[in-house]
Amino acid sequence: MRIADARVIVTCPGRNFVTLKLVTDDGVTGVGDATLNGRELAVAAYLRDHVVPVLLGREAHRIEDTWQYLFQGAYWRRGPVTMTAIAAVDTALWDIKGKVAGLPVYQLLGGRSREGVTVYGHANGETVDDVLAEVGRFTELGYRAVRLQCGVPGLSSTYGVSGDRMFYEPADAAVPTENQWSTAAYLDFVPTLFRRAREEFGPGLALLHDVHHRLTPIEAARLGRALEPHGLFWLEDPVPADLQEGFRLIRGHTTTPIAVGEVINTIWDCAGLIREQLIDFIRCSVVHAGGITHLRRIFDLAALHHVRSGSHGATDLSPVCLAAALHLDISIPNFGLQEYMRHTAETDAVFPHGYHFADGYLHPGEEPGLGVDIDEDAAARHPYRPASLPVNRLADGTMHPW
Ligand code: EZ4
Ligand code: CO
Repeated sequence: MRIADARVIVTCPGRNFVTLKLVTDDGVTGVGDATLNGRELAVAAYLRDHVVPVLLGREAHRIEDTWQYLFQGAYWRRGPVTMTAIAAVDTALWDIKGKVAGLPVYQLLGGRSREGVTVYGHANGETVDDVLAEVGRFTELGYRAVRLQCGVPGLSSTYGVSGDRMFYEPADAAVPTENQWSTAAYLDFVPTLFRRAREEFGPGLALLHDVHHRLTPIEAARLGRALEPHGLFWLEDPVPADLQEGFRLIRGHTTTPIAVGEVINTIWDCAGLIREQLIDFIRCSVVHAGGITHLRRIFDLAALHHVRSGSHGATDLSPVCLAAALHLDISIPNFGLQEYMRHTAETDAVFPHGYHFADGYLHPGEEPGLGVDIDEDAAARHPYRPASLPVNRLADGTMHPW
């Protein structure tokens, strides 16, 4: 069974998505997400110009060999563009293998290790009262875990706070929007948000927070300590993860669990964090970390070191990526928590899927393969629109991580 066709589909049903669709010579199709927010066309070109030509005619069942061929064969290793392109191929090949076997992909990964995939929702708002009202709404929907992001008094905007309650889309302009940041204002404010949340919702609900790479290690240590009384499930991306040894400093000061990984693309970029047990959750995604094959390798290393999974699942990861994540989540021994930011109805219409939410869990469904597809006619009705992620500056104009 050989790969006979490979189509790179760029569509914008409210936001941009890149999808690879492979077709075998006997007509089996498979899909893979190739979306890299704000850099979509770089991956589309990488796939069209460098990957599709070497895929045509290859044996579709050789998933591992194809992964190695694309990774080693490029000579230039790692990086988000390369790893996203490889992920798309890998995901599509798992989809094909599942369809041919007549089994959902999770069965090929060893079968179920749990009954459902626990997900967290996103409560956000300008004020603490707004955020707490949103938390209440998520608990009513059955969520067992909620991420809280709140406007910071004195700052005109901050990461994770959206106009729309259910949907959050940070890539809001062709030329990056400029946000403003103050670490002092943020650190003064955040503990109040979680004190009030714990007072209102009691000890049972898992509370999470995303710092979005904005602190230094010692600042993160201070925040982690301040949040200890409120028992967070995890504190996400407290610092940029480029300096892996920086996490030793955080770890030495606080027991607040740490989650990292959404911008990490390979096992070599997080091996130190995992081996030294500097983090508690590894948040790499199928789409940005080399597909099911490579993410499973990362999760396996993590399992040896008491690190659990926490796959990134923002709306810029398409329903194809979410479906693939669910097959891994339901099968691995060290599942932690899955991020779930709902896609809009427009996006869901382009990506028909079998996964569904019930009682705080997502379920991957029982369709052979991944249980997700792209409707190419619907996709064609939503042409690409340039969109970038924001940038962030301090009051004096200094660039700061967004
Ligand atoms: O900012 O996916 O945890 N989720 C996140 C996301 C990221 C976006 C970037 O494209 O941090 O909202
Ligand atoms: Co994040």
